[in-house]
Amino acid sequence: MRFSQDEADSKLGPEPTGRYNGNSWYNQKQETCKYKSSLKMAFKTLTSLLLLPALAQQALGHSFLEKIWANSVEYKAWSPNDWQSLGIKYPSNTPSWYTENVAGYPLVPANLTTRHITCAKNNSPANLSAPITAGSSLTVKWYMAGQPFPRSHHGPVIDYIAACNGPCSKVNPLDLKFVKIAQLGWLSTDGPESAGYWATDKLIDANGTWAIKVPAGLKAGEYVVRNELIALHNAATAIGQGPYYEYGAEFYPQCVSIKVGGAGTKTISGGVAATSFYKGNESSLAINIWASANHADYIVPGPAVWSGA
Ligand SMILES: [Cu+2]
Repeated sequence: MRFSQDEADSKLGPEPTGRYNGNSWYNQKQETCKYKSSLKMAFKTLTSLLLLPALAQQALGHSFLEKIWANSVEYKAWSPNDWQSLGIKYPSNTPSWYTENVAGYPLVPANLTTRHITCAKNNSPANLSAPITAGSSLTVKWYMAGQPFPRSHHGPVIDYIAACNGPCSKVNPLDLKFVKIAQLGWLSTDGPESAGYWATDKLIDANGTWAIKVPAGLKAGEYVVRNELIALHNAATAIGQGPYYEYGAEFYPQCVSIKVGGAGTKTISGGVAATSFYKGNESSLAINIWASANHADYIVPGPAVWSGA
């Protein structure tokens, strides 16, 4: 089921001015990344000559899910790149949510109150909810254009879950009330770059894979698992700015629908919509990670981890 932009936006009010306007929304985001502009310009010129803009976006992009495993079943995740460049339609047999974040481009603080933050740009629910046993792990793999995730994009990895209260295929993404079930931020000073070793480094070193434990004893039903990478390489630009600034941390949410069976009794309580997770100017999101390899005082942003996780 696809929710139209108008339908979803009517619940939120208008987008921040100038943030999401077709391709310019992405072009703006691209400036926040660490690619050398000369190389980017050369590549842009070359590819525009060749009339291959979709390929250029992929090569300069970031990441999204490639594969998903639940109860030992492997699923191919949704690729917005294949959709844009090859015209491949969204399939009925993946629990991976539909998105339009071509080239894996991120969201920035200015997008944090919009519908996009729930599960990436123009998200809408998967048709399938993957069967999974409560207490076991849902494993996802991030991979795009030859890499799991850009190495420079250090930051936390966070897992959330929300009940669909019915089939997830019919849920309005803005109605999902998420609780945080796991979080990992800075890990050690012994990193590949001067910022130290972060959860995203761990994910990259595991070839993009990340295991998300579905809470033990969770009541049978359908749920959305939201796995999010936050990149802090440019987060210092938000220092001293107000909330929802147009630059700063980069947010990469991806969602997977699951179906829990069994006789569990635990129900999710106290969840909040993804649009209220972050402001972008918290000390954990407006931070210069390059100032030191030691971030032992780092606190992962967003709500506290749920007591039932
Ligand atoms: Cu980036």
